[in-house]
Amino acid sequence: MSRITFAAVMAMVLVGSSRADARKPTGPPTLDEAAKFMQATEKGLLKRSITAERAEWVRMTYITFDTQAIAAAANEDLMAFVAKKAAEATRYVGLKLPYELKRKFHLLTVSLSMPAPADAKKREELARIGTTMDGIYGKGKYCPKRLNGKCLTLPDMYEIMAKSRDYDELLDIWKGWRMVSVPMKKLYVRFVELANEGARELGFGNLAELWNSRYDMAPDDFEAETDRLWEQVKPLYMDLHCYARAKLAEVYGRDKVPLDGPIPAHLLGNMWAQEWNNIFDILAPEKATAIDIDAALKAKKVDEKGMVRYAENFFVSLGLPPLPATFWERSMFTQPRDREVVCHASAWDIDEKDDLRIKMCIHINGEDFTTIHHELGHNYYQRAYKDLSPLFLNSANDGFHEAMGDLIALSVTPSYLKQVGLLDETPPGQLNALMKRALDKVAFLPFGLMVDKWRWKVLDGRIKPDDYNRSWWELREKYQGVAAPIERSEADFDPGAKYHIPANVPYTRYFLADILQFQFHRALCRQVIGFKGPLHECSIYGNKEAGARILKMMKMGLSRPWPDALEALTGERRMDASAILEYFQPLHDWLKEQNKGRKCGW
Ligand code: X8Z
Ligand code: ZN
Repeated sequence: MSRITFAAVMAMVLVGSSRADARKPTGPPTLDEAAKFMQATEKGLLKRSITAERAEWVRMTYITFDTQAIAAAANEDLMAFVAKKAAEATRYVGLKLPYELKRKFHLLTVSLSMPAPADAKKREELARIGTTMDGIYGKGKYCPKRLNGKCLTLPDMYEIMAKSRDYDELLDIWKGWRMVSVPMKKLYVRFVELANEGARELGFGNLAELWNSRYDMAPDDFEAETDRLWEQVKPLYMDLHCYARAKLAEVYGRDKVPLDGPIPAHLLGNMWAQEWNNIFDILAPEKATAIDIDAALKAKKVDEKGMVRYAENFFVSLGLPPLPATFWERSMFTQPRDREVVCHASAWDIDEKDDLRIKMCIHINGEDFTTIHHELGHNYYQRAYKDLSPLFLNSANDGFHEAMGDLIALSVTPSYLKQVGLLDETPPGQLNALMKRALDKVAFLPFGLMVDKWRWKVLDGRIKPDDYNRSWWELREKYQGVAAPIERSEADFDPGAKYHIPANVPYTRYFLADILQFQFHRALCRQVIGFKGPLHECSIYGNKEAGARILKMMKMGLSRPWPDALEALTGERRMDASAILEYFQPLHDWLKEQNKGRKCGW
């Protein structure tokens, strides 16, 4: 699958003027030489990745001029190494290689989400732009006049978006946060040019093509796969949207929420309207109170670390080992008061072996309880594949990594919460629990898809810088049915207000994870546990067989194509949204009933 072109060969020529050239192999390449080359490359790659990770950790937990410079330099070194080795690897094109070795040559070319051009100056510029954009996001604040000099950080604003039901206050915060991304626009335009140049030197048409070459199929086929999955789930989303819009119109008025148009993006309880669980109170189907994890955690006086202990305990109940002592010593669990950090949650494996950590600004609420499970899913995946060779140290595809912790969180059911003592009673009725979950998982689907629909078009040149913001809102409306609540222009850069754009993290992974986690859940519940009831009532808590099945797949890392990994866990070889549909079927039936007589869509 590796795609080496003339550009990559030229890059090899350009970088190939060092003293080491004298020792460069001559004559036709041999298998033995290719294997040795790959072994040395993986060793060098691992060493540089660890150095870069460590620098990144320090930067993200302490954003300063210096830590940004140190992290950029380490990343630059890593990018230079990959570019050089990928170029040298062209020597082995055409050689008949054993499967694993062939796979590694391909993985080398797609290993970086931000590949740099061979030109040292451009590489330095790209690395600097990367940390600068991420730094702007991390340090971003909004200082409303009414607060007389007091500024709000993103976690502060996140909280207001979740709790406030005041149209104008929500609008003010929504607008305020989007001022942070305005200065990113220029940087992003340059970022696209440079990263695309890096991707072209590796033999890809552009960076999107590189990203989409990581799925064991042609990039175009992968894009078609995402469309196929979206078409499967769209009817469910449309009914949720229709119902939510009608309820929001009751609260804010039809003049603010027209019943035939998109929903204003600031009314859904989330800064990006990506998950809607925070407006559950407006949308609850049943009067009976829903499970309130926020209240349970507070009532039981569970603190931030205590929340992480609950999640760890879940993994341990599946037969997996507890987290190492260093996890507790080195993780960042709360937002430091005295320095700037990137609060966006992440999971780390600094030495690719045992140095597992999470970085979060935990708040004691149900949403963060779920996110903690998400992050530990990354850590347990990392630990499972740690003995593989460096280029296989990853999940089967990036959606698998994102799905693992979410899979566990699907088993955080009312009866599980009762079992671990967080709830005294499980509330009756199933619709509330399903609705709460749908506002997280179903609402997210079109957002999970559109972020990269936008980026793919930006990266392949179909969207030009003059159209960045307009096209972003076009896609937001097309897929999500949400609209900017006020006029936007090209002076704004609203994509940059979402972490993964400045941080350059591909986003389709979350869309895939949203589908995959239900496929995993269904397989474990039906095949391993033999659970016959509705899927949303099944919990794999305490089931060692389920744990063994999960571990078997995680241990494969990236060594095999993802359909093999999917098969190891589910017996299926295709991504399939029928599991998420089955899970929400009772709610979907109810929504259809509610929407009778309503005109859905926008
Ligand atoms: O970024 C994340 C995780 C870290 S990988 C917290 N998520 C996406 C987001 O926040 O936008 C998880 C769900 C989607
Ligand atoms: Zn994640």
